[in-house]
Formats: sequence, structure tokens, C-alpha cells
Amino acid sequence: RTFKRQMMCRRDIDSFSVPFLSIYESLIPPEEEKLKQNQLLGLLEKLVCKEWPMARLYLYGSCASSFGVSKSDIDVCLAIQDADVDKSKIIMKLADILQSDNLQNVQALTRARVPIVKLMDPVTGISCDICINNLLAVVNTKLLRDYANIDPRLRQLAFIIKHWAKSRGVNETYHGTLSSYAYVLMCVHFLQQQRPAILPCLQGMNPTYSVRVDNVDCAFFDQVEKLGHFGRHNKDTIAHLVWGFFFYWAYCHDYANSVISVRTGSTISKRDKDWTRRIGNDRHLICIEDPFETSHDLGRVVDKRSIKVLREEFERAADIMQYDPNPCIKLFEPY
Ligand code: 3AT
Ligand code: MG
Repeated sequence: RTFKRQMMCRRDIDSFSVPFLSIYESLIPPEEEKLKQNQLLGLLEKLVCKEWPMARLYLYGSCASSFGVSKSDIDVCLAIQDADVDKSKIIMKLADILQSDNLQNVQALTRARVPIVKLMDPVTGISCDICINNLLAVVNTKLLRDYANIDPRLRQLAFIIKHWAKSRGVNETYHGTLSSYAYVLMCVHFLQQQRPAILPCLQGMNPTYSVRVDNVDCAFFDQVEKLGHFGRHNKDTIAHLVWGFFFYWAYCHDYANSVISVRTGSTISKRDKDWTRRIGNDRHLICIEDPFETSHDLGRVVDKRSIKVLREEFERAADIMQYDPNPCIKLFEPY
């Protein structure tokens, strides 16, 4: 590993940018998909307002953060400002309402960590998850969208990494691998770490946006259009960054001692967070700090078996990026 840590990138790396960009472009949702999403959101708003006139619906997750690939499910948050909301009751009621309006596969998952109603709209063909009052997710979605608007390479990199993770079966939290949200944070962190930096640390700047949600102060600089083209001094191509991303997670990240932290734009020590030992099911084998819920490690789903799978996948990908004659094909081969 120490040998590889000093490894130089292959000389022909930039020649792979064109094929990587065409993969990226093939994953972008077409405009009509956005229209259908809005059509479904409109229908849901109409149904919800009949029962709860003061409620609001927010789109969050990848379809709102610009990290959604074509044919993704959409994530919707129902915000109800009632003093004592019983989420399970609302979920059940909501499922009833939706069921009676021709929506299909309506399921109320009241016992999940985040209780949701799932449904499929037969008119648009879109599937949707609706949660209640999960406003932190709405705010972290905004943070990611603002990062995406700073440099186009973030969205390109994140699409390619998500596509790789899905192809290789390492985007399944119920199997101990990482969520899409975690991979996007890993991409943001990686671009913050480049020299010159490709992304700034928005939470480290003077806040222009500030809300308090569930007792968490969420504040960051959100006037990103004023940053000019922040990453312009760094000319790295997308192929180089994909190589660098995998190389970083395969051979450079200090799994034993470090936590990646988009909030600080850096890494922090596991000891400072008291994430050095297993507590309950949280093993902290790969540590990714949530930007707002800072006690929340997005790597907590990873266990002894799946950390091995993940690290072997990072090494496989890094080696393909370094040596394979056709990395854009080999990288995404199904496992
Ligand atoms: P997909 O395109 O659907 O794979 P996504 O970014 O929409 O990716 P999810 O559907 O898994 O990801 O999650 C929807 C949003 O919920 C993303 C993020 O704003 C929030 N979220 C997901 N997991 C967590 C988590 N562990 N902690 C905090 N927020 C989360
Ligand atoms: Mg989603």
C-alpha cells in the first residue's frame, strides 16, 4: 500500500474523459421526466391539502439535488406543523388517501427508521417515497444542490460513482454498503481536498442561509453564483478525478483514524468524535460525518464483512483506472 500511495497516474488518463462524459450524459434524466415528476408532485399536493390544508410538500433526495439519474424514484417530504404529530398515524392516514385515488402499490412502512409511504403512479410510471417532517433531509438536499452548482465536475463524478456502485452491488445499505447520499458526500469531500480545491467548504464560510431544524443549526453560504468559477485553477479532467477518487479510497484514506467531514472541508480524527470503538451496532469502520447531524456516521451501516467488500471494490476500481486498456467498460462490469 505505501508503494501504491506514491503511484503516479497513468499518462493516457485524460483520453478517457470523452467516454466517461458520454456515460454521464446517458444517465441524465430527460426533460420530460422532470415534467412527469412535477405532474406527480402536483397530484400529491392536491390530495394532501384536502386532508391537511396547512401542510406542504417538499421534493428532496437526488431528484431535487441534481444527483438523480434517469428513472430514479422520487423522495417527497410532507411537512406538517402540528404540535404533537404521531408520524405512524399520519403515515396510515396518508396511505388511505393515496390508495383511494388510483395510486398503485401503496404501502405504509410505519416501523422503518424513517417511516414512509411508498407508491407508484400508473400515469407517469414514477415511484415515490413520502416521509413526514424530515426537514433535515430537505436541508442537506439543498446543500448538495448548491455544491453541484459550483463546479460541473461534481455532478459528473457523482453520477459515475453512483453508476459504478450500483453496477458493483455496493449501494445497498441493507447489505452493509453505502447509500447514494454517502457516496455524494464522499465526492464533495474529495473535490474539497484537491489542490487547488475544486469545491470550497460552504459551511465554513459566512452564512447567507440559516435555519434551525430539529434542534440543529444549519447554516452555510448559499450564494454560490457569486463564487465565480471557484474550481477554475484546477484543470483536472473527469477521468483524472475518477482515477483520483478510487485511488484515494483504495490507498490514501486512513480508515483506522480518520473521519471525512464535508462540514469542515477536511478530515477529523475518530478520537475527537469518540468513534473509536463499537457502540451497539455502530462499528465506525469507514466514517462519513453527516454535514448537519454531526453525531451521525453514514458509514455506520458498514460491518466487518462489508468493509472488506467495499475496500476490495475501491482497490479493484483504482487498479482498473490505472492499468486497464478499457476502464470505462471494465469499471462497470456487473459483479
Ligand atoms: P438515489 O438516486 O435515490 O439512489 P438519493 O440521494 O435520493 O439517491 P436516497 O433516496 O437513499 O438517496 O435518500 C434520499 C435523501 O434522504 C438523500 C438525503 O437527503 C437523505 N438521506 C438519505 N440517507 C440519509 C441519512 N442516512 N442521513 C441523513 N439524510 C439521509
Ligand atoms: Mg432517492
